[in-house]
Amino acid sequence: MKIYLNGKLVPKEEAKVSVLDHGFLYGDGVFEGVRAYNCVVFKLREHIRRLFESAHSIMLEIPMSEKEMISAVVKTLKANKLKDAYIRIVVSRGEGDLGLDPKKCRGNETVVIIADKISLYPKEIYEKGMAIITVPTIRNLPEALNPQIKSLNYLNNILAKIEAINAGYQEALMLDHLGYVAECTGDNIFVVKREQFYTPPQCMGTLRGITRDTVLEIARKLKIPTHEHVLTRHELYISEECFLTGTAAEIVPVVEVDGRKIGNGKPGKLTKLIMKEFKKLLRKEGVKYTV
Ligand code: PXG
Repeated sequence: MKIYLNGKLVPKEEAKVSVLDHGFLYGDGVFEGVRAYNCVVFKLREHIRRLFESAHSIMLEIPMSEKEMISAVVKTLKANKLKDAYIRIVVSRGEGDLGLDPKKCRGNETVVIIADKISLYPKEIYEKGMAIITVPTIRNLPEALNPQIKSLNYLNNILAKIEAINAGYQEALMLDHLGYVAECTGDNIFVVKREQFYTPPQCMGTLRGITRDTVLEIARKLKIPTHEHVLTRHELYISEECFLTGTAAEIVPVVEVDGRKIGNGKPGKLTKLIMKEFKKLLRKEGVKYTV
């Protein structure tokens, strides 16, 4: 396995970063998770754009252009001869001293690209659906650490994941500070009511997911009305269908929320339709390469 590290492709064993890297010391950095399907990196340009936006927001200068980052991703996939992959791009503030001041790291930014395979959940989850539970930890306040920034500081989500797992569930439903539905630990959430789609707006403590945007696009093409609207837990409980969207998890039907059965307790009709249409798009929209 070859890892991209600061401009070079090196064997995994040699892909090492400093213990004084502020990504390690403070979670100071940004990342993206991307997938490639049959030699097409799905929505790579959109992921790279979001990476640069996250970096801009935390005043982290990525030492290359968006175009160069796209080439680096493709180079990593080719070096590993991967047609299908999960790609993790990480840019950290780099090596500095033991203080917080990121200025001390200037010019030392670390760029890492890892291309590997993952499947997040067993196949059965996609066929039978998942049960989720609301957890006590709320999503970060946008005024504190905006969830739009895909930062290396994922403790907020990890704490929620721990709470869900401790309760015997695989995924956590996170609320915002007002008690409205925000998102899950690595996925956005949708509900279906009267053949219409509802998902929380991006300003309410949710990441503007690229899979979320893709589902909204597909729905509009299929003439399914979509609403980016605040949602309460009650609206989830009485929904006809529910599903999660994310690059790693893709589209996961949800059949139970906080012990309440959703619809008839099976993946819904429109959820299955969106899963099918999403699959069709994957090999079409993105950056193509050869191995
Ligand atoms: N919300 C959050 C908080 C995320 O981290 C999404 C939504 C979905 O966004 P995209 O653009 O991928 O549709 C994410 C995705 C995982 C994992 O293991 C997920 C993410 C990052 C790292 C790991 O599920 N981000």
